[in-house]
Amino acid sequence: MDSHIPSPPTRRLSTGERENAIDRTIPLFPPAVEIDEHNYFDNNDPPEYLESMISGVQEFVKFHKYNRVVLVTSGGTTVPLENQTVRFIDNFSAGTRGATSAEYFLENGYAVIFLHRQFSLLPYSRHYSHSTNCFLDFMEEKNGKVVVDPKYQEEMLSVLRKYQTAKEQNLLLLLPFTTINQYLHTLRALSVTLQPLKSRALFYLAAAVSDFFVPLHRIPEHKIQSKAGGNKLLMNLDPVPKFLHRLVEKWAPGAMIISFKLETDSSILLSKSRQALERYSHQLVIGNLLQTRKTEVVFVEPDAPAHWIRLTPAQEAAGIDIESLIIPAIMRRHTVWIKESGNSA
Ligand code: 9Z3
Repeated sequence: MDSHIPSPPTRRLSTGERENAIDRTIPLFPPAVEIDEHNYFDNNDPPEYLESMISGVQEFVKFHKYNRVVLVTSGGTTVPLENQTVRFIDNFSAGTRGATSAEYFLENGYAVIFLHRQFSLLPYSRHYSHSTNCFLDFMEEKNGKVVVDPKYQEEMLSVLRKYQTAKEQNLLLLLPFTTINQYLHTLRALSVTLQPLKSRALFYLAAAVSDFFVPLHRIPEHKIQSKAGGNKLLMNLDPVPKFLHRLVEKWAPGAMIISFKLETDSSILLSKSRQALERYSHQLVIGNLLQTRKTEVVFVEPDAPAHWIRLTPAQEAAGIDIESLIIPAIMRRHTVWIKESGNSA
């Protein structure tokens, strides 16, 4: 008997599927206009704590009314799939860029509002909280008391002093968010609250903001159930409105605004950064690649060639933060911005 073994069905290569996963012929999602703002904020409720949070911010702004104040956003936003949330979409950001940058702003005389993903890295405590050591490894027991291990004393004392100065001088306001909706409501309310600072307000938008979300009217109340036999979970996500243009034009006119552009493909980083600058008409886009974000970034600004900031191998080996180069470069631009806006300070 002739045995015929059928050849296995040809599998589609996953690379081909990957290429087709995003239809790049679809034109760019346009920046949000007034009606998009109403649609979003009227249909996606603000967090309950927002009012009390903003009254704290008003106090902070009053206290620093003649100072430079930077709003640093940091960490990733989540996209809940259920209202009583068991599952959510997240992203990789731990908040290193934001927390490190906040420290350099503080050291250079800025008051910092730190809008961060709850439990992500915080300025100063970041040196110990998420390290590969457990924080208890920085301690030891001496005569029945807990003390810092002598090998960490010097560095910890220096970090502690900076942290205490920031606290004593009321220079650091920590505001948490978790979801994309909390982030957007807080960002809008904060921007308006910072308006009295005019050009002394600086926005440094380093948070990794989700591009897609499930709107409130489509979100199931309870945990999504799997059924016997195994059902697929098909997700239907809406694009998150691109509010940066609203922020520049309406929420924070007069402030200097810096956004970050994250890519993984080096061949499109510059063009995407330039495109963001042109679409939103703000002052600076800082482009970075996921793979090299800790050692190089590119400044893209109007009427100027792209400007790379890179750590040298020696700086890298010495553990220098790239933010220690980024922040002074930003401060110089902020000084010009304030002068050109006719504001003193
Ligand atoms: C950034 O590009 C930040 O530098 C990182 C920092 C998220 C890469 P880590 O927390 O990472 O230090 O590990 N942030 C902006 C990301 C973003 O969502 N940008 C939007 C985009 O790329 C524009 S607002 O489209």
